[in-house]
Formats: sequence, structure tokens, C-alpha cells
Amino acid sequence: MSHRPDALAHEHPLQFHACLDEHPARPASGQPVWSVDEVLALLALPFPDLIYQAQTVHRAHFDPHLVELATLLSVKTGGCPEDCSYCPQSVHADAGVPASKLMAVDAVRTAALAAKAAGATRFCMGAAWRAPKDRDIEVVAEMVREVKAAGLQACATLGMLAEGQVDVLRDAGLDYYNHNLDSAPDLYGDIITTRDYQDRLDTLARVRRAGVSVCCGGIVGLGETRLQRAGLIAELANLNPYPESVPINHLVKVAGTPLAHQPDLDPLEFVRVIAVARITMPMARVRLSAGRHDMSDAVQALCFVAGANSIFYGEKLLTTDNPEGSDDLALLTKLGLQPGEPVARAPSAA
Ligand code: SAM
Ligand code: DTB
Ligand code: SF4
Repeated sequence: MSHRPDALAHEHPLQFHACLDEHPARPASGQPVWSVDEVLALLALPFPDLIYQAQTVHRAHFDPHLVELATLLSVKTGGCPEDCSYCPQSVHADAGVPASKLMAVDAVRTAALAAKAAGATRFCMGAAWRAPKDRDIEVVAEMVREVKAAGLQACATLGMLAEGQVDVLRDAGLDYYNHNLDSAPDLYGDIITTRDYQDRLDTLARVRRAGVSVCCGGIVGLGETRLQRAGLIAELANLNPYPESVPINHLVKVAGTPLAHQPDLDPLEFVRVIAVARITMPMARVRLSAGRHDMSDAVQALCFVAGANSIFYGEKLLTTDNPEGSDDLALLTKLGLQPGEPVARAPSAA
């Protein structure tokens, strides 16, 4: 049995879903499930065929009406020593983001309760660190306990983790750890020089080994080629198993960062990336992440049709703007969608 729909089967679109593989792990051979060329072929499908495949995969695994609302909070902002060229929080940028200290646990509790009251089901805490110190981890573990006590799923993104640090967060109740691959391996060195791709893979492996769910995605619009977008998706889909949660960020061009003047990505190409993430990682939550503030309702609607089933919810991401929560709720209503926790299921045998 094939482990994926045939990327080139668009002439027979009704046949492909019979061979979906519901299991996220690689075959026993250890071979990658997706070659870059196969992902590229998906990206190049006629748009209606791609969307049809993605929507069919989506419906086979999820209630297509549910969209997860995940609220972000920057618990430690700015002053980051890394040189990620998209990021306003890097000390190498001149984006006017002041460095702040780690927030107090009480303030995080207040924000988590507000997010819960506003309808979020997941709360993600971000810190502008290269890697946290053990004493930072102890404080974030307290924050995780508060988020769980508020009745929310807890996620954190704190940079690279050392052996043992994930265990402390897991024991506090952390559900997900977010750590992105961000780009294809061959573009990475042009975007970040202060840590390498393997460092990211090592942190992801530690998270996986500790039994914490993996939230891992990337950014598009960095100036990458379509082949490099395929390279990013193939890397994510070939993680063994692939991430439970996949944030697809559209570059937010922040003045004072090296990527502030990147040419715009065609919005339909962004939709294609969402669709291909859905097809290659059928049981993952695919999150329409950074970049929604400047995205039309129509493009967001296409992203939901293409299989996105999660958004960041709340007027701020970490340092940049996100749509108002009330506008997002109105958009979901307009589209006949509901906030809720999408739970992946294996497709029923037909
Ligand atoms: N410092 C930690 C790290 O990098 O692992 C966690 C926080 S970092 C801000 C989390 C992610 O935000 C990055 O991996 C990147 O994907 C995304 N991000 C940062 N700046 C962005 C921007 N301007 N546009 C889109 N995504 C961005
Ligand atoms: C992710 O992939 N995107 C979020 C979250 N994980 C932490 C962050 C987006 C940040 C956008 C730029 C900013 O607001 O600073
Ligand atoms: Fe630091 Fe994370 Fe921003 Fe990179 S993306 S500069 S690691 S906060």
C-alpha cells in the first residue's frame, strides 16, 4: 500500500484517497516518506486538484468545521542573541523592540484566564531566548501549571532545549513544544547563522523522546524558491513521526529586520503550501500562523478549505499585530466554521 496519495493522480482525483496512510510514522525501512520532488509535484498541481486533494484528506481525518484557537503570549520579549533575519526580537535587528525580563507567573495566569474566557483552547508562551537556563525552565514550568489550571492546553517556545529541560516542562503538564525548522535546509544558512539546522533537529528529538507533542513548522515568503518550499514541507513531513502541530507562518516584514523589503509572495502560493502541508501530514493540526493580519478573508477562507484547522487568536502574535479576536470569530461564523479542538482520527476503511 502506498504511503501517500499519488501526487500526479490529479487526472483521477476520486481514486487517490483510497491509499491514504493514516499513520504518521515512516515505514519500517526508515526511508523518507516524501521526496522533495514529490512535494514539488503536489505544489505544482492544478489549483482545483490540489485543493480537492487537500480537502479530501482533511475530511478523512478531521471534522472540517472545527478551527483551533491558540493564543500567544510573549513571556520574554526582545534582546535575543540569535540572528534570525526575519525576527524583530533579534539584537541584530533594529526593529525598536526593547528587551524585557521574564514575565511574572501571576501576569501569565491572568493572561491565560483571559484567553480561556475569550474562547481559546490552547495557550502558547514564547520567549526570545537562544536557549533557556535551568532557572528559567523552573519559572516557565510554574507558568505551564497555571495555564493547565486555567483549563488550556499548554505550549511553549523557548529556543533550544538541553537534555533534561523538556522533562521538567513535561512534568509540569506541557502538552506541546514549538520549535520550527523555518526553512529548507539549503536556504537556512542565508537566514540564520548563529545555530544550524541540526541544532533544531536535536531539540525536536529531545522533545519527542520526552513524550511532549511536537509543534514544528516554518516560514514562507523569505525569498525562497518553490523548490525550497517543497524542501521545507518534505523535512517536516519526514520527521518520524511528523509533528502533531504544524504552524505555517507567512513572513511578517518588520522594518529594521534584514528581510523587511522582501517581495510579496503570491497569496495563492501560500494557500498551496497549506494544502501540501495538509496532504503530507494528514493528522497534524495545520496552523495558519503569522501573517494573517495582512491576509484577506478570501485567502484565509481558501486556507481553511485547503486544510488549515488552527489559528493564532488574539490581537498580538509575539511583537506584531494579529487580527482582532472579534474579527476572527466573525470570519469563522461567516464561513460556517466553529472554534473547537480538532481531534485527528484515522480514516474509516471504505
Ligand atoms: N526564540 C525561540 C525560537 O526561535 O525557537 C522561540 C520564539 S520565535 C519568535 C518562534 C518562531 O516565530 C520562529 O521560529 C519563526 O518561525 C516565527 N517568526 C519570528 N519572526 C517572524 C516573522 N517576522 N514573520 C513570521 N514568522 C516569524
Ligand atoms: C510560530 O510558528 N509562530 C508564532 C509562534 N510559533 C511562536 C510566532 C510568530 C511571530 C511573528 C512575529 C512577532 O510577532 O514577533
Ligand atoms: Fe531569537 Fe527566536 Fe527571534 Fe530567532 S526567532 S531571533 S531565536 S526570538
